[in-house]
Amino acid sequence: MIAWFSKKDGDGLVTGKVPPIDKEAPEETKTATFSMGCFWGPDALFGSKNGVVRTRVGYTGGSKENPTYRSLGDHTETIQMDYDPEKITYRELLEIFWNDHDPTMGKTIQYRSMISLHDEEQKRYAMRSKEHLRKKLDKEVKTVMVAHSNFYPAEDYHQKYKLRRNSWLYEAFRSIYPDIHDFVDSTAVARANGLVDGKGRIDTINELGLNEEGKELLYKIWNRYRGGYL
Ligand code: MHO
Repeated sequence: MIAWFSKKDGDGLVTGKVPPIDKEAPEETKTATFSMGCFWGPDALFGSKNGVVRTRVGYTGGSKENPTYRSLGDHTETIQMDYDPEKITYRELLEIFWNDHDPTMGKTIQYRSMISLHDEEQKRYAMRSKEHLRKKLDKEVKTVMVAHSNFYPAEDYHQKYKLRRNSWLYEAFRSIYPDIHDFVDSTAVARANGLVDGKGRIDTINELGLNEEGKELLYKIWNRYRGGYL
């Protein structure tokens, strides 16, 4: 049998070492939780930002226990991240949140605009920025503010969804992180998930544990968003 398809474990695209960016993950982080429509895009967007250490998508805001994508109950699709407050502030995260969706639109509970607040400081900044936006737009801002409660991680196939759509790169990162939890928690994976969606700084490509071939592939994908060809 011809074995042309057999190389699917992706290890031909990686250096075989822990990605440099993952060695720099700070011990102390803060957590921010936003809902802003389908969570695939925000996972890539926030994951591309310098200072965001880990991202995960899930369901929160409702009362149903153990919701799933197919049985969501009264929960909302949500992106949660751990961030390094010395590199990116909650105010900056809020700005990204407001700019990346339309919070004046009425949506179903699954896709509603919501901020889950982790502490008083977040509450202050979130309320203030919402009021600021309402004045600027002169329109009702429908974003709901709730105290952070149970966050149920979404099914594996929703985590780093954009990266999964490129099976070579996905397999490459799984060869570094065979354990799905390590994969989801990796900063390198979060950045790669951003770059495949055209987001983030391309020079980070050197910190992700990819070899020359892997970098070239990821660069080409990123560059398509700038009018390049694959
Ligand atoms: N419209 C998207 C929503 C997926 S998102 C995880 C789709 O079904 O392709 O809600």
